[in-house]
Amino acid sequence: MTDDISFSEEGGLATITLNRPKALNALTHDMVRALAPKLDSWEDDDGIKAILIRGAGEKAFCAGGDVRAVWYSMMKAVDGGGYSFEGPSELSRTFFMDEYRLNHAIHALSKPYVALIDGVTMGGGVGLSIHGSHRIATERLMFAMPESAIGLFPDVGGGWFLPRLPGETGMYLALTGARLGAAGALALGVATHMVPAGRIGEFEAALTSELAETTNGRAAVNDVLERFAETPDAESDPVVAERAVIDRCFAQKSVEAIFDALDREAKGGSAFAAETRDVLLKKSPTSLKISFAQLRRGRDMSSLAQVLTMEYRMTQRCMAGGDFFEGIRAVLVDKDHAPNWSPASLAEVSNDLVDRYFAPLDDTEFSV
Ligand code: QUE
Repeated sequence: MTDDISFSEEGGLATITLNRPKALNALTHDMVRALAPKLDSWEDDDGIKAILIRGAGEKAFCAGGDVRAVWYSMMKAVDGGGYSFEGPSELSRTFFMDEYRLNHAIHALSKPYVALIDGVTMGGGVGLSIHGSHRIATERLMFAMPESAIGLFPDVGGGWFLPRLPGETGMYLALTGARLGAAGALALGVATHMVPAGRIGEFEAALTSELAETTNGRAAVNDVLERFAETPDAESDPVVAERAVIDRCFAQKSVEAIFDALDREAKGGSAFAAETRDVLLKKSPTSLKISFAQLRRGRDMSSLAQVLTMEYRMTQRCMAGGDFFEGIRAVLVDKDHAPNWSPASLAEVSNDLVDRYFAPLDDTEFSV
């Protein structure tokens, strides 16, 4: 077993602590494998009335999946420095499968699942929170789906929850990797409540004592939240202030058309549109196009399992070569933040290339 995640049970509340604070609690395969069976047993245990998940330290809930470990598992160090791609690995096949199964298990829980999204909450950390019943933001929340910066796409069910956010805000978050604070997260429904970081300890204690005295876990959680939840000023978030521009630009039929729409709005005087276009220009062109297709396809799907099947196929195509290697190298290994994307332009990312990310796999498909 691993020390990177710990579990406790007290008075009807089961608590999960992600315990890799130096790595912003990034989710390893071992953590996924330790957590999944706990959820199964708590779901069947009448003594457990609610589940709470939090991150150790003050910086992060969870910065994502441990994609750095996945990257190293597929690379070989080269004499004289650098790395060469060796091919998909056991970890590149099983990590995403087990992580997505966990995301689905959270979605399927009948009991309240309370995620304290206090600090950095990105990618895999979003997967550990968004599928549960309660997401409690603090003023330290930094929420993002930043995968277009690493040659990936907004996975862990991004194809499910992003197209279901208001207007085109999900497409905006997916392509740009834009960050949300507590106000923006609440306005979009990414967070369900806001509790100040300074009152989280008190909140957990109140939850433990209320749950010890009730059979109705959901009512107890909602009762305690009514006492602790506060309302931030929603207008302070750009995603709220710029909603009309976001909806006009990101409703387009293609990534190229989104760029054209942003250019038009920029020429019309929108500084936000100009900044957004400049942000998108730095992202992997392949990531932009496969993420666009993922959200449009996911919008019309009827279950999270169907979406995760699509996303698992996409991960395995990303692991077969391409921008994921360069993205992880540039952001998490060499940290030069200067990726050399290939193809380097949207025009070179053909519809045929995009479609290949969605084709059924020859080997094991995702299953819940
Ligand atoms: C995009 C991502 C991730 C990211 C940065 C991106 C991601 C992830 C991490 C991360 C951050 C800090 C760590 C760590 C990993 O960063 O998924 O181990 O200490 O896990 O731009 O998708």
